[in-house]
Order: sequence, then structure tokens, then C-alpha cells
Amino acid sequence: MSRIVTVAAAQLGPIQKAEPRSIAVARMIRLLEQAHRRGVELVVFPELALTTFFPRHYHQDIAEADSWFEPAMPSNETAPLFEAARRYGIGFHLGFAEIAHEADETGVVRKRRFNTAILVGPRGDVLLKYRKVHLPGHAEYDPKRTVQHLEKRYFEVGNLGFPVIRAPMGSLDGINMGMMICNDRRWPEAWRVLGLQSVELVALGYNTPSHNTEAGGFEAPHLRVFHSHLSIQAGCYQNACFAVATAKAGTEDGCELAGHSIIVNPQGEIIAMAATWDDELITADCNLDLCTLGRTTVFAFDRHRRPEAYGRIVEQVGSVPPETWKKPDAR
Ligand code: CDT
Repeated sequence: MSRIVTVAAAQLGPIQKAEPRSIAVARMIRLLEQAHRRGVELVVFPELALTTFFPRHYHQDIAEADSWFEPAMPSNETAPLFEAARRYGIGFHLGFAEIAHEADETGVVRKRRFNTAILVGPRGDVLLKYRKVHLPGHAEYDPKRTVQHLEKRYFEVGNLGFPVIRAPMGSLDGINMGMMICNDRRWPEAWRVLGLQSVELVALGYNTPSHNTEAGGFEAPHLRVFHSHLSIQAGCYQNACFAVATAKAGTEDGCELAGHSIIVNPQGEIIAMAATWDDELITADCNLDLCTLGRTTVFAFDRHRRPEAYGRIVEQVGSVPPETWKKPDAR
């Protein structure tokens, strides 16, 4: 019998700066209700789903930004979301800003801030936690930018790697599930680390501005969506997995977010795509048996990978210039 799971990307329209979490949670519960009516078993919400994308706002004192973070999950404000999901027996993925009091790499317990996502099972258990590894943007106020992108100011680099968990979801005894957050999807290394753990379904949320505000040159707005889809479709194809990629969309605090949430199959095909910039649920039935073809043929890692040739991937961060060719007799 085929292993089919019905999934949804629960795209959120904009959440303005002044909007409280209770409004966002109420909107998410409405999407969960729709999901329940459509027989969905797993719902993926966006990155930083409870508030505006606050890294566009500068706070000189980082502690002033703490109001954007969740010191507990679930909290009083998010408990209704957990309750609704449990009532319907639906699993969900939720992105949020996390405050954790835990030891750093020197062993000192301190307050730490991460861009985090959790995967919650149909009975309300937290199955997996992921903290964003690839943090885009900058740490200091940049007067040249028209919009700030201060993820490097507010968050530490995630310290949980790219974990994959096999857990029950919907009617299936076990699905191999992993997570990414936004910018991670642009890095093939992240996909491959998940692929090397036999991931079948990647849940990822994102907040991608429609315009490149880095003032580093012109980038046509339609390419923002193209690059997002290109990265996700390539990641799915090359690692023989499905992805549910969910955006925050529309004009938030005067800044446009690109939307275009998608669900992608292991052939790299888009099988569902959002058509609005509002709250919108897109769904697909994912036959996980379709992961087998890629991973037993072109991408049978055990037969075809050549890690001995990939040293630079983990030894180097930036690129180095290549050797310059010289005529053999001039050597
Ligand atoms: N949230 C997030 O990671 N956004 C980034 C914007 C960077 S601009 C290319 C993203 O990769 O979509």
C-alpha cells in the first residue's frame, strides 16, 4: 500500500508591527480548520509566524527586541494553536523567535536567541526542533540599506545541525522529516545533510522580501520568486524528497514579501502553489514511495557519492582564487 500523507502550506498574509500574537494565532487556527475540512495531516506555517518580520526593525539595545521572542513554547498566547491542532489530530510546523537559557560552547549558561522552528506531532508532542543556521543580513545598522535585515544582530547561528526524525504523522507509522528556515533553502549543503539522513519531507518557512534592498546592484523582482523556487526544486530533486515551503506574503510594515508558497515532489516539480498574498492554504497528497526512484538510481548516495573529492565543502568557508594557467615551458 502506498505511503501517502496529505500536507498543507499555510501561507500567512502580512502581520503588521502593532498586531498582537493573538491575531496571528487566530488566523492560524482558521487555516487549521480549513486544513481539517480538507483532510490535511500536516500543516507548515512560515518562519517567525507569530509577529511581523522584526529583523527589519533596528533596536540599539538588543534586549529591547525581546518582546518579539518567545521565552516558552507553548505559551499562553500559542496554547490555543496547539489545542486546535491536537483536537483535529493534525501535526504542524511553526517558526518563531526563541529565547533559551542554556549553556553556550564555553559551558556558560546565558540568555540565547535563535530563529527556531518546531515540528509538532498530531498528539501535541514536539517531535523535532531546528534553529536556523544560515542567517542572512547584517549585525549593525546599515544606513545604505532602504530596509534593514538584522538577523545577524538578533540571532545566534543555530546549534542543532540539520536533524531528521522518523515519527508518525497522519495515518503513517513513520515519515522521515527534516526542517530548514528561509535562507537555508538556498544552500545545497543543507539539503544534502538532510538527504544523507534519508529525509522524505522537508518543512520550511520563509520571509523573503520582493526587493533586494542590499544596494549591491539591481535584481529584478521576478527573480526573487524564481530563485526561491529554483533552490527548493533543486533541493528536492537532488535529495529525492518532498518539501512544503511556506511564505509570509504581502506588504508588511510597508515592505513587500514575495509569497508564492509551494509544495514540491522528489522530481523537483511544483505540485501546489499559492496564488494570493493573503492567508491561503495549499494542499497536496504526497506519495512518499516516490522518494525511492531518485535515491535508488541517480542519487543512490551509497553508490555514487565521492566524499574524498568534496573536502573543500567542509574545510573552506569563502572561495579562493584558482591557480593561474601557465604555458608548460614557462613553468
Ligand atoms: N528570512 C530570510 O532568511 N530571508 C532571506 C532574505 C535574503 S535576501 C536574498 C532569504 O534568503 O529569503
